[in-house]
Amino acid sequence: MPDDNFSAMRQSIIDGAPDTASGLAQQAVSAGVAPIDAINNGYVLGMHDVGEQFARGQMYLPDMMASAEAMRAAMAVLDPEMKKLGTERPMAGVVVLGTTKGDIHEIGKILVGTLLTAHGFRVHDLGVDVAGEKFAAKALELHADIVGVSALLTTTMRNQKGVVEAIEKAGLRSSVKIMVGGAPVTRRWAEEIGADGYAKDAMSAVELARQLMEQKTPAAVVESV
Ligand code: B12
Repeated sequence: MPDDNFSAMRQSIIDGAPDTASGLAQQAVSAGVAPIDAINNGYVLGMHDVGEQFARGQMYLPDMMASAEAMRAAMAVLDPEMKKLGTERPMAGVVVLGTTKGDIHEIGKILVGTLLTAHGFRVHDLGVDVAGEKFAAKALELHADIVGVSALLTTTMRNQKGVVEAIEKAGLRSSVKIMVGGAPVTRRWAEEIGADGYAKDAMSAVELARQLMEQKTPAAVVESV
């Protein structure tokens, strides 16, 4: 796909233009472009631009919401294409996924869930603003192998620790691996809160989840980059 198509995707997010974003995604699918390339080389770059402009006070909350809407429109086209791949693979493991309490950012978490599904994991997405106890209850119910916790705010990152504690309290710590992610999250933070691994993006999250499945014994923090 020509670079200017990726640029147009990026721009559609900055402009908060859902119709353009979804039209470009459809074109990409028809042209045989890998959905993950459209996401990483186009739309996600737009999201980063939006975040930077918001931080500089050049964009406001309604603009950021419009950009999120455009991102969702693109994902609505690309998501099913990526998930199709997963149905042809053996089940790789059960993952319970969610965004921490107090945090409503979901785009990155959805992307992680989609790619895990595309690579054969069975993913149960609890949504956003999820308390630790809810993660633990669902992990128990589904006999989950992995719990994945997203946080996009420095203020809600600490709630990832609450999830680790809830899993411990439920007596699941030896059977469930915990992975954390989100823009402000680091490997060091994962270590500090006693999580098993950290990944910086959705593709690395798949690699990390595979590594955690191989371990399935208490181990040091794994980082997939
Ligand atoms: C879109 C957006 C919103 C949307 C969210 C819509 C939605 N439905 O998700 C809306 C408008 C609602 C929003 C609201 C707010 N936002 Co906001 N938002 C963003 C923005 C621009 C993009 C986030 C995004 O979708 N990125 C694209 C995805 C693909 O990337 P990602 O989320 O990082 O996910 C990837 C990785 O992190 C990783 N990953 C993510 N989760 C997980 C989980 C696991 C287990 C693993 C392994 C990996 C992993 O893989 C993902 C895919 O590659 C960011 C800026 C930024 N650059 O992050 C600000 C940003 C996160 N928001 C910010 C702020 C301040 C807010 C508000 C407080 C604003 C306000 N004044 O009200 C509110 C908070 C609301 C709340 N309580 O949660 C700040 C946070 C600052 C901070 N350090 O805490 C940021 C950084 C903007 C900024 N530069 O100031 N926001």
